[in-house]
Amino acid sequence: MALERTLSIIKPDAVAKNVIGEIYSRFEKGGLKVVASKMKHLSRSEAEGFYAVHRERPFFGALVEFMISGPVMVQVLEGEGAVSKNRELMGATNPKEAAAGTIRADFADSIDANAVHGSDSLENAAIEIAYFFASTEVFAR
Ligand code: RTP
Ligand code: MG
Repeated sequence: MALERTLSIIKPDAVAKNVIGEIYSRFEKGGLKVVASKMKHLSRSEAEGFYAVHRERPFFGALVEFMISGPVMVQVLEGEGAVSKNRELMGATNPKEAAAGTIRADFADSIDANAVHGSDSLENAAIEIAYFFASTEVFAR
């Protein structure tokens, strides 16, 4: 598998629960390195732009409201097969369906407040990383 980078967000619910460190530990134990990181409170237009692919979906309004409800941690993760590895560590979108031991099974409350975001393809990872980070803010480690 190739060395990849993916965009991860710890969503407002998990930041409020004070589990940033526990989630970073899952990434590190899973073989992913944090190569960029920042805390941000997204503006409405930033959240709408980030989730623009879901604009027409019925849950779009609720998703944006949730994502701007408090600060988030945004990070770039690097590792072998990082995109799929991160999705594996995250678990299913709906925490009720997430496998035991995944981040969403352990820290998410609902399909809306589901603790983390992870890019769903290598192509989207590149777009999402560029959405939040200048190339000078991502570090080779
Ligand atoms: P994410 O983009 O946040 O990593 O989540 P995901 O790939 O697992 O799920 P996605 O289909 O991209 O949906 C984005 C977020 O929208 C909310 N959602 N609600 N009520 C619903 O049916 C529904 N479906 C999706 C979730 O919070 C999901 O994380
Ligand atoms: Mg998604």
